Amino acid sequence: MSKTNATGVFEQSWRWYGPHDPVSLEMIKQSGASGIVTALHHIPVGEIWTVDEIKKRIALLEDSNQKLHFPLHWNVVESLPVHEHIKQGREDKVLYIENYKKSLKNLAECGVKTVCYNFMPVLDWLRTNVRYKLSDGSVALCYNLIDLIIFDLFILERDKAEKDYPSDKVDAAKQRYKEISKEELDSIKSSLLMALPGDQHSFTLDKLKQGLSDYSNISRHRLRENLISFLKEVVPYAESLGVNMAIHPDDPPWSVLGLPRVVSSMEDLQYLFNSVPSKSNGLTFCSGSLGASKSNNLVDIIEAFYPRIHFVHLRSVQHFTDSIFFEAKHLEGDADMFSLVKTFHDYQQKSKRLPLPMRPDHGHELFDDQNKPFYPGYSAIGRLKGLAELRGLEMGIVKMANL
Ligand code: CS2
Ligand code: MN
Repeated sequence: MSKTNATGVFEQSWRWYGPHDPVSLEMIKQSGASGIVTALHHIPVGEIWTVDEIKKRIALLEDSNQKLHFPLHWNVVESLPVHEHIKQGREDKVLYIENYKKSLKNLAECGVKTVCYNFMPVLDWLRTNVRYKLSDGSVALCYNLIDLIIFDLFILERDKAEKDYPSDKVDAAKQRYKEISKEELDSIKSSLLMALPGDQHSFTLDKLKQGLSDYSNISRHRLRENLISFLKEVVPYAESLGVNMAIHPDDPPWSVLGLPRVVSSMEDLQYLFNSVPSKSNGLTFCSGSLGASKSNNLVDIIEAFYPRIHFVHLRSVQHFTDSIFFEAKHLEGDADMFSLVKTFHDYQQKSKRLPLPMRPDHGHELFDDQNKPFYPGYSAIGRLKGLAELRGLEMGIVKMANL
């Protein structure tokens, strides 16, 4: 399954949530993507991904390729999730690490050899409004620290939460809370309790509180050492299988709701890769996640870790203020997308590596997508537009380089 027919900088890819995804494989074939990024979301976290289940997913792609000849292939697993007990360093992590390794072996046997995952405790990406209306009428994801504090203090009512925020932001949150409408509060709550990618069920406040409590004694240092311990167990085995692990950065790239996060910066990544030097200990370069922190220089990160970047998410966020950002259009916002693609191009020219799997990460809800049941950030037209723009940008850079 790991053949690539891409010729440029990237193997253009599309995240497909599986047979229940409102975006069908037949639609994806019209996008220009040839790589399918998918996962077996129906298998509970920590259980083994069997060869049978992996082959069932591959068979769906092959059936579709028969019906409408176009070589879609499963190029990246996004994601093979890491069980919370591994992140917490509990005793039974040994079983879950063994199951993780068995899943990697089965994936490798089926030819799927790039595996994205993350080490964010409890949650994945977090936004305070997943239906933020932009001035042109499109709908985007938005993160507003003031609204997060309102949720933390007045909805979650987390003990001593105030100490985690600057006093001026706490004051602003208390003032906004006095005037906020019930609809806005409900929107903040539902956005922050949104289901994990690929899950069917949203969080409840109780489930979130339990998750936070599980990490009450786990410091940033301890979480990072649990990650290194996991990688020391898994990476040598992945390498023996020819599998590249590709950790996805924290989103947003800082602690949220008192939870530690350890994959947020150049320093975090340097520590990770120094601790487990194998190239199979790799990175999903996500320009939106890393780019949400103004202290991250995205070009520097590509240059520092290019040989370890096995998967690329391209998207951009736009900061309103230091504590409010929203998803921008793929060629706009704070990320200098031209420089990012140009840097990948130049490094690929020097290294002669095969095109890297790249997908448009997130996408605005545009046109009649706004009335359809997409997982937030995973619309059809918005991602199609993003992929088209990124393909055009890549072509322009490649053609200019060959003049
Ligand atoms: C994705 C992440 O939607 C997104 O922002 O990039 O959810 C990513 O799939 C996971 O963090 C990777 O495990
Ligand atoms: Mn991403």
